[in-house]
Amino acid sequence: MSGTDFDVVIVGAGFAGMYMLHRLRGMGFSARVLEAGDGVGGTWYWNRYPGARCDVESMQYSFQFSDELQQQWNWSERYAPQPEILRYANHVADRFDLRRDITFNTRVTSAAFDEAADRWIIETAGGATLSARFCVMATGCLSAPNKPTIEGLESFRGAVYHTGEWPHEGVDFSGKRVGVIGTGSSAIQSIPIMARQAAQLFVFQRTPNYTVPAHNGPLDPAYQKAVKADYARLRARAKSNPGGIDLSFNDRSALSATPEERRREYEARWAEGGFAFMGAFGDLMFVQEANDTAADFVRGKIREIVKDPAVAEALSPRNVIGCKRLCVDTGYWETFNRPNVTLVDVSDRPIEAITATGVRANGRDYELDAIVFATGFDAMTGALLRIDIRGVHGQALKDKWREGPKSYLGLAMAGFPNLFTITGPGSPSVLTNMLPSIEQHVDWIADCLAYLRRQGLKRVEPSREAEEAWVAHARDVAGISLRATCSSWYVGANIPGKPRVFMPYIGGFPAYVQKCQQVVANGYEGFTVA
Ligand code: N01
Repeated sequence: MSGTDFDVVIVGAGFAGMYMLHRLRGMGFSARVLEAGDGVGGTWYWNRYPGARCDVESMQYSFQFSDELQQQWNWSERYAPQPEILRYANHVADRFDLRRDITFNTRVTSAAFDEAADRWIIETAGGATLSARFCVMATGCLSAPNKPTIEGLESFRGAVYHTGEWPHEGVDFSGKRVGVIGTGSSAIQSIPIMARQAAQLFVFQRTPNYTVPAHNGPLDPAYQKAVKADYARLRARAKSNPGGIDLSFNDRSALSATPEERRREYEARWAEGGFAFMGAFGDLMFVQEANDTAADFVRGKIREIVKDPAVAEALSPRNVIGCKRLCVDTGYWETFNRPNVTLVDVSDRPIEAITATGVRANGRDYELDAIVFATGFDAMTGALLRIDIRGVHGQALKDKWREGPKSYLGLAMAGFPNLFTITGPGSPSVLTNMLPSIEQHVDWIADCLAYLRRQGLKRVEPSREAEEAWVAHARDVAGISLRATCSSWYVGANIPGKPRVFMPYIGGFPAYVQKCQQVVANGYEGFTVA
């Protein structure tokens, strides 16, 4: 790393950090990216578990800031597997010559605002100190692994893994007895693959989850060509949808349809695969009885696919479908028909202990060679709060956020001048296709820094009033959706002691973008600049 003083320090070299670096460099700012891993890719660098792939289709889960890039890169499957997305991230880094401004193997431990100098002082685990006028946290929404404390874990003599920190060399489960804890997206993707390898697989399920088939397969070259020929229009259409994804939405109410019409619609969407399922009717996320019709349909599918009725019943979720993030799978329900797979229902009684030889649950000892924690992440706030971030008067972010995250637009916080978060809490982020949301934030931040430079200004910070108003608005909007009604990581329910606040902005990508544009058009409304 040459030099320690920069215009901007960016934390994280995932898609957000890489594109931020590219933009800033193009504008003549000096910038340095600090990355904990030894390579780029963020989420796709860490999550190397078997079966990891994106649940947004490849032709949409990609950058659009460079037309040459989107025209020249070819995806091989409808849903890209993790190794291919990581190759793409590396391609982006090489293509735009990003590595020379990224320092790898460097975990940021603290960032403190020096009020006298209007600069951020950033410290790393390796003992380096950097300073920058601006600091951009590109730390990801799902990047701080959640490792539940279960009594006896340290006594286990077998191997322990977390899906979000998977060994780079891979893991061979052949002939092994494996226990998986969790049934979220990571588990649902990896269980079918681990089941094919392991001698025995025990799935410890606390809450059954909904998943719909991906129907993944090779990407038809003719389809890829057609999308590329029409990319501008398709990307724009995607961005006009609440999730920033081009999916077919049916506005009709599920309750206005006859049972036969509903069945036809759900069957068609089940056959299509992926998130389009939740677009079957316009009121699925707003009206409980409408949601029940979709949930009943999926429970019917589970009963059809899973041969043992008791297992099918135990696998059947009872909560609102789409309340937790819907999973997209390849052969998940079918996996429970395998003789080497056992579902262990721990919904009534939590896992009692981990012993030297396995997991104790429901009064029984399950002998295991390996335990896989598919237990998710301290989402949205975890990666930020694991860094000691201090703003004016030495205020710690963890104190400011004691009752839940407060941010203006998920972009910046009152009391923390010149600090930006990419896809922070209070922005649509995880409820959208992440790539366009990242690009929108990066472009907004880059434009803001260009504005400050043009005006000869050194400091930007949201006002407390603007922040409070946005937090209140985000909370009010969350209340109209069924999504805020269940114990999900969206509300921090998966982390003991975490305040229950619906963290992403649910008002939709178009409304959010409009608000960000309006803030700029009104001279950075809600911000104090100096
Ligand atoms: O994590 P999760 P994830 N004892 O939090 C269980 C994205 N993603 O890594 O529901 C027993 O969803 C927990 O149980 P419960 C996507 O946005 C995307 O799977 O809290 N069980 C739950 O079943 C996703 O939503 C992709 O009762 C315990 C599971 O662990 C997000 O990342 C792929 C437990 C955690 O599920 C997170 O997904 C993967 C305990 N003590 C991830 N603690 C794609 O693009 C937790 N659990 C496809």
